[in-house]
Amino acid sequence: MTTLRIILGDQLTSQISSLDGVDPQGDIILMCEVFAEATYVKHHKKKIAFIFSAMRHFADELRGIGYEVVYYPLDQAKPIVTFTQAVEKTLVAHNVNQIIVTEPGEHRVLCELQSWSDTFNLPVDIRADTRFLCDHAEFETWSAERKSLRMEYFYRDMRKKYSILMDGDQPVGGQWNFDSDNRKPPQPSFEVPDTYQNPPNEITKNVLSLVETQFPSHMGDTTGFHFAVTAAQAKVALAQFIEERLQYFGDFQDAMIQGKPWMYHAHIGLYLNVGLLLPLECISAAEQAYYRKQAPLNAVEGFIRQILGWREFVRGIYWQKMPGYASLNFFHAKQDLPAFYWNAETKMNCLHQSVKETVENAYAHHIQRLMVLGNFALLAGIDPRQVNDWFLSVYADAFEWVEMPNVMGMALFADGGVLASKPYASGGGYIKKMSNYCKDCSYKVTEKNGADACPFNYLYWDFLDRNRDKLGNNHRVGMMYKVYDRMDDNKKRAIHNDSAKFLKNLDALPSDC
Ligand code: DLZ
Ligand code: SF4
Repeated sequence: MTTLRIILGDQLTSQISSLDGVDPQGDIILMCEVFAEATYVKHHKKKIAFIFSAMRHFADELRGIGYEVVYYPLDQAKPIVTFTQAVEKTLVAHNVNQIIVTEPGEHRVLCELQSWSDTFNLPVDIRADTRFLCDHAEFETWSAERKSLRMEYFYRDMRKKYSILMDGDQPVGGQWNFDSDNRKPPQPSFEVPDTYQNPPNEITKNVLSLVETQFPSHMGDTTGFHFAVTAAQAKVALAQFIEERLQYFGDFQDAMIQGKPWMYHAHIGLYLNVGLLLPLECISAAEQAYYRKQAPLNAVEGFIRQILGWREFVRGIYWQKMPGYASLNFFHAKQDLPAFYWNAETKMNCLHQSVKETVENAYAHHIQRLMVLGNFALLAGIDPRQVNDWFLSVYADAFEWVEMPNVMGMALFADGGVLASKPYASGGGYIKKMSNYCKDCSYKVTEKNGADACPFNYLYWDFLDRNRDKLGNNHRVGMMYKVYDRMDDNKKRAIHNDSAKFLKNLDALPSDC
């Protein structure tokens, strides 16, 4: 009699709870390259390659320490389509008496796992994912005590719980949050150190060619693939960030420079989200850098807040609000996602650059995602479902538990304010301040209306006017309505006409994409 332990593609750590109590002699570990997981949204080629290569390396590591691993690589002639099929195939060959798996990061997959005890008539132990620093029950208790859920207070409790950057019961530096120091505009002359580069080995090369032949219509290509694919390599990538970029991370975390996609960010989200790195090791690496005086407090606190605060908070929201969260659409936004989100063909330079870098790298940094790509989708009234699917498929670090709250809550305000207190809407002025994109743009950021005007400028006001019934009573937006109401009728008409014309000409996704 045998226990079957299943490890999903984003659970690649020996600390995973499904391995707790494993018997190396008797148990079987199952991993599978599942066709539908790569295609139900068309994941970027580099993302699929990253996950498959990291899975293959992890399977080898487990075998190296004596475990029996059943690994199904993607069979091009006869692919395994679902996790359930992978289990079915394993059960035929092995006399299994129970299944153990760690809860997945997506509600859809959880439903699939929950159906197994009936399907296979076996006990199925779905264990908590103990990689996270706040479990479901703790988040429920925390949120039950509050009228509105705000990350800042959650974050403070997590700082205290794990005693991170604490001086007794007070925050180090006398302040919990140094975000106001973290908005410096870019200086294009910056020499930004390169991101971590890991040349593909034979295992990765095989995966790269598999992905190119098997998923030809997916975004991007595998050229220049450089991601870490083992925990040891991911640790080097983390150390390199701490050494070379963390000191500037805070000051310039919102800055965007044309041709410099990586800036001073960490680029470790993808490793953290598949288990190659663990949250506390990243947090403690940054905290130690502060105590060694290698990086200033605003940088270290900002980095730690992303992992200890924001990451855990959005996960809590995701599981608390699913499955209903996926279909929220506060503004009733219906516009189709424009084709330029896939091919970068737009005269709006900020969007062109952000999509181009996304296609090349399966990465864009948080302000490109939030204030360029997300802001445009918000102002243009793009259907949240389509925006979600796009973000989930194109970024190597995107898994639904983290992607959906960021897109639905933060970027689109489609949840009506569960996550954020106001929409992150802005005109072209913000992008001009925080980037050098505008100087190479066909549009003029200083013009508010007319054929040459930056579309963000009139779309911003049109968005507010269109959604007055939803936002009019939001005191954080109230000031902007006062500004709009003081505009004369000609100006308001020009805003409306420019927006209508622009939105009418936004082409939808071609049907073959
Ligand atoms: C995202 C993804 C992809 C592209 N491929 C696989 C796969 O082939 N096998 C697998 O076990 N997991 C894969 N994943 C990750 C799963 O989709 C992931 O477990 C869920 O999205 C839950 O986070
Ligand atoms: Fe973007 Fe407007 Fe600047 Fe062009 S002018 S880059 S569209 S913000």
